[in-house]
Amino acid sequence: MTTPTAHPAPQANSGPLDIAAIRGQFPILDIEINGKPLIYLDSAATSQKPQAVIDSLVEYYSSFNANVHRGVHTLSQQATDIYEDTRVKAQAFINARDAREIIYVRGTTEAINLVASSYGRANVGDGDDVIITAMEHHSNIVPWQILCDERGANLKVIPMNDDGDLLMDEFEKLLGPRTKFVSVVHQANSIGTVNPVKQIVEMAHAHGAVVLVDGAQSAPHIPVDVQDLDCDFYAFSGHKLYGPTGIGVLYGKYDLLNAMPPYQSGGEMIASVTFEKTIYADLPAKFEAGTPHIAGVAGLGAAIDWVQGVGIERIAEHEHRLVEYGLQRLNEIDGVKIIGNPKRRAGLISFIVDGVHPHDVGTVLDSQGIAIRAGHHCAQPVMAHFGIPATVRASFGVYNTTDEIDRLYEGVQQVFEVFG
Ligand code: C6P
Repeated sequence: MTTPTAHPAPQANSGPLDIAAIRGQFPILDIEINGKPLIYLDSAATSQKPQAVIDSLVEYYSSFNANVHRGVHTLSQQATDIYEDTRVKAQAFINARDAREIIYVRGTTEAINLVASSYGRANVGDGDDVIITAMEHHSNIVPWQILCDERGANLKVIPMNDDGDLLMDEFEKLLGPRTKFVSVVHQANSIGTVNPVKQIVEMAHAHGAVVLVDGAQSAPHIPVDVQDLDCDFYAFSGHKLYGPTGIGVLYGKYDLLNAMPPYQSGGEMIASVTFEKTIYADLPAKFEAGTPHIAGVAGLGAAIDWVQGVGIERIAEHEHRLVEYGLQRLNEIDGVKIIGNPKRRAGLISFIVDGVHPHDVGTVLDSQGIAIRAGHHCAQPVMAHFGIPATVRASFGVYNTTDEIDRLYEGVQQVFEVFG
């Protein structure tokens, strides 16, 4: 019987990373943009994909494509094995207690919508409080606004200072008997702050509130242990973790998920259906209505294997060096202002260039093959806090090098030449 190819560790899981060898596994890094070698500094938007992940998609469609949990035939069983094996990989990756606590979703956005809609509607009522932070991505603001509007609840915001650190004393003041839910970003996509989520969870739990951690940016960059954090929900997207788009994970504590009503309904999420009554399936199927993104799950499994093979601690160390080096180089340029100076930062640097709109900076950098994101990064309240419309954001992945940061430095110098 054919079995899926294992995705072995790309290199020994100890000692310094061989970045040249890692880069060799990302075919896209060989291309040129505008006649210049691509320098990809936009991994916070989406990471590039290693060959192992690309191969897993081809292999899935070439050798294993069938629907899951629906057929007795061999192919369907193989597809189901890939699907369920990946669930166990995801469980291990974030150290969940039980594989049934791993729900496949399209990505972080869908995970948060699921929780706001299902848990939120069942548990948040008139006059209750939902707390988020001042540095949320829109996908961790709007679902809670909709819920609060619908329920007559209040949306409260933990403020931050100009370094981009949360004011924890203010958080303590916001907590109270009406606090039902706290939803916080682990690592902010706009300024890179890594929030003290373990402490936030402890403080929220002391008031009986349930906590969701938006891990879209943390899962690819820093080790995550949901049991240690003790968060009730944790969400991440496969495409930022070197995996495919359209697949992500919602982790939830078993008892909470088990008590929650379904989010979507239809096939696969039922135990039995009559015209009079439907009995829902057990976890995790209750939250996975319809034919899922099976190929995406295969790719997510390959991505988790790949990341585990490299070692998330080593990825974090490498990216920490990149961030430190990037801060040092950008700080050398007169007219560049780095936005935020958080106590703990990971994965990215946001900055503005005196007198030049971030989009123009992005265009000049693009002409040199350097891909960065310019804009509000789906975090308009963060831009409002700093009184700016947008920033330039350089965000890193395991494949980036200090040489590329030197190219960014030169690219920014070029911006001054172009705009005088
Ligand atoms: N941030 C960025 O360029 P999705 O799109 O569902 O995979 O992830 C949404 C999301 C949620 N939370 C945070 C902290 C995020 O950074 C993102 C996605 C991308 O910063 C695209 S806007």
